[in-house]
Amino acid sequence: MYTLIGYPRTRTFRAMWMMEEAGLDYHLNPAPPRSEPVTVHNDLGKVPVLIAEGQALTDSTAILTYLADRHGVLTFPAGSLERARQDGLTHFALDEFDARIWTAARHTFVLPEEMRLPAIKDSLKWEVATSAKMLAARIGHGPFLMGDTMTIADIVTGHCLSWAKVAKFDIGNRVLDDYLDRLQARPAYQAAMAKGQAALSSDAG
Ligand SMILES: N[C@@H](CCC(=O)N[C@@H](CS)C(=O)NCC(=O)O)C(=O)O
Repeated sequence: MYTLIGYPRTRTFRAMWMMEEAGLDYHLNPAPPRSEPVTVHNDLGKVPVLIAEGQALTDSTAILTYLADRHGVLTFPAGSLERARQDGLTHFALDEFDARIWTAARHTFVLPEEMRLPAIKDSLKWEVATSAKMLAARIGHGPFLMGDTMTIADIVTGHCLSWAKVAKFDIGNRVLDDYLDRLQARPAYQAAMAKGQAALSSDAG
């Protein structure tokens, strides 16, 4: 049984989705970033944090990689060429989408107001749109980034694309829309959404 700490409408969702895909049992503590249940494990106050075998693991990609390797799901084996390609695709999503959307968020509501540079968002949106075209070319017919096999690269990428939409980045692209629709229709994605919603409702109640 794992404990996952983090507000579900954050990168915590990646770990929830992963555990639903893998059929793993977990308890979700929907703590917001920088709250005490988070800082006690991660001095940066960032979520998600996964408690595994009594140890606190940080960073969503590290958590996904750990779960994938530990349970032999959603990954090619470490040391294989496929794994190197899979990792390259994960880092593509982190560099080209995650970093830019996060920078836009920081300059919208995370940084102290006097440190925000709203003008930065125009260039970030332009860069994301450029990267979206490259990603669409890489996906081709899919259905996944690695062809017929779903991997954690799809979880990171799918989460970034849905985050981009919420953050009003224009990725308007038929291939990417179809790819995201396929991922969001998955029972595991839906189950993670429902679990997040239930945790927020019971937290509010
Ligand atoms: N690379 C980290 C980033 C974690 C992160 O920045 N999480 C955000 C929420 S999505 C957070 O907790 N931010 C709080 C802060 O930056 O103070 C990961 O993938 O887990």
